[in-house]
Amino acid sequence: MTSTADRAAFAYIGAFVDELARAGVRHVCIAPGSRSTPLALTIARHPTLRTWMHLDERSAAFFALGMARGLGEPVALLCTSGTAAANFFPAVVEARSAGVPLLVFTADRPPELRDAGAAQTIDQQHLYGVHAKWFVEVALPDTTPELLRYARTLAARAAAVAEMAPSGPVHLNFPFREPLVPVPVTPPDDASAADLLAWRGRPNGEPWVRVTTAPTRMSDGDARRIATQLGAARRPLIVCGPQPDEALAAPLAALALAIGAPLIADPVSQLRWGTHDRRALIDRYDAALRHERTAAALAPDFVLRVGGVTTSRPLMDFLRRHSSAPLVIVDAARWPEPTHLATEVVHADPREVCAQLLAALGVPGEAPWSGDGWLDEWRRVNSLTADALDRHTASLAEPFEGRSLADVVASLPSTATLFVSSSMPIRDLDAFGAGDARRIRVLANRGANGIDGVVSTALGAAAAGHAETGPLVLVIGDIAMYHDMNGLLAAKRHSLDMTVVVLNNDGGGIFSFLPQAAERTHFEALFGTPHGLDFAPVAEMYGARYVLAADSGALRRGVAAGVTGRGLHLVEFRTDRVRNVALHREAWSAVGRALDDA
Ligand SMILES: Cc1ncc(C[n+]2csc(CCOP(=O)(O)OP(=O)(O)O)c2C)c(N)n1
Ligand SMILES: [Mg+2]
Repeated sequence: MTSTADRAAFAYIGAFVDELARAGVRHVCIAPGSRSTPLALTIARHPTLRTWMHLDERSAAFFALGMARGLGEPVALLCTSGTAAANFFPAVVEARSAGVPLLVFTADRPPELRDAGAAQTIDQQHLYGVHAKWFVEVALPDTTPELLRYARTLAARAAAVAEMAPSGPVHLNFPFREPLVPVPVTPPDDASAADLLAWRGRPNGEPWVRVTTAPTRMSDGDARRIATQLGAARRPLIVCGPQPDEALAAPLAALALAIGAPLIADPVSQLRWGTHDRRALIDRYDAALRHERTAAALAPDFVLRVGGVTTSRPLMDFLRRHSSAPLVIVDAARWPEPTHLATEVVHADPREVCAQLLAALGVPGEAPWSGDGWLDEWRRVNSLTADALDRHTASLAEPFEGRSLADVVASLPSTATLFVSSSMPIRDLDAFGAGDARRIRVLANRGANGIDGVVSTALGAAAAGHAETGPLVLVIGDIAMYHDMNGLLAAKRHSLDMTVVVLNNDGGGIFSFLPQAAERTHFEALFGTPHGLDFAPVAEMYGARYVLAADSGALRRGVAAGVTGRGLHLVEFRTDRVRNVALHREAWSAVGRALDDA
């Protein structure tokens, strides 16, 4: 005996899932549960959707986030009702803050079982609050042609909303009545041709509704006006913060060269590494701008900023200090400007903006910089800083976190993905990671800067990887590692390849750089938080190969072995939090001396 409810669930959820695939969704991360059965079974039975099972919703959500980030396309996520859905929260927050398209599906009790003591039932309406771009309380399953058309449209619309700038998470809450195991059902014999279309979808795999979007552009007048300002600037500076588009590097580099602007490349800008024209590229600003005279001398008279807020504190201080220069921010939809110093915000696609500005400047293809010395001055400072930093770190006998990032970068092959955790790993990559022409993609959870879910996000990106993105290496602190050890299971379950470098300073190293470090009595208990964990048994538990790297050479060998091998590799590198601060200060002093001498 089958009831109307289970038949309805099959046709209705079948239409929804069918349309999800037609909208281009390819991957669904699922955590187990009963209430989500109609969706879970229909997705698992679908011929093209790939199911990624996870046992823990928090890790599942971060894994989906990493996949969506890696692929630049919406990835779906499904769980049962109750606290399961609440465990998606941190990843939803990161997706919203960082602009990553996610389709979050939560199963729920039907209305009559809510607020009435039914098991595993919580209020899931707008569960993620302002962090979901769009929330829909989905209609209960039904097989009327109207509801089937609704289910098809909803899938297409949800995928489009998640992807549309600014990309982000969409939350669909699905109420289901029992029985939950769907049973195949066919259209009624008297169904009209139009009704049959609602049951079966449009012919040839066409989506029910195609959603068309286009990159936003400036008006020609605005492009001319800004190009005139850029062309007139004698000391223009372009700063690129974290952003995911690898194809932005070439046009932005061309724009920088066309106007003779130094191009400051954040480690997550997809500009620091790559085969684009690198002549305007500046990658050692973090150390250089700590030097007072240099920061004063390199005053820009016009700043164009693209991408998110940059990682480097000295760079942000430098931009604040020279705030009399006009500051133009380019971002398709966001407002990445916490200094409130911007003189103009251009809401347009950055690649389009580059093309428009280049066209308005009337620059022919290969234009060298004008040579009034401004860009050359930056290049000279950059190379002096690089030499001083590299010489200084190479001379160190003891383990140094700053150098470890340089070692990891040096050990990567010509194509690779580097995932870096907040907070010291990304800062050290910024300061010590020298750019070059290798195709190294850098990813990080920099939307909300959480140290949670980093392992899972990186594994999701590894799962989304392919020959063009190369092997994935994650660099993570010990506390961030502890936060998401659960996430390691996905590597085993899904046979993923990843090398994890754990920089183990037995606590939160970042805090030793902050004013809190002066608080002698409570610092270790409240901020340093040593835990004494050894990561070797963690590697054993999750089937990873493990090495404890004692020095720079061993670290390089460990990473090199990881990126050429299969499966999960864990390389632990131990450092001392107190020495770490002193070693960073010594490195800045070495740079200062080199810049003083020059
Ligand atoms: C979820 C979350 N909790 C707390 C913080 C605050 N926080 C920032 S860095 C940090 C310590 C990180 O320690 P570790 O991962 O070992 O990196 P290290 O600073 O030692 O390099 C903490 C607790 C955060 N960013 N995110
Ligand atoms: Mg630490």
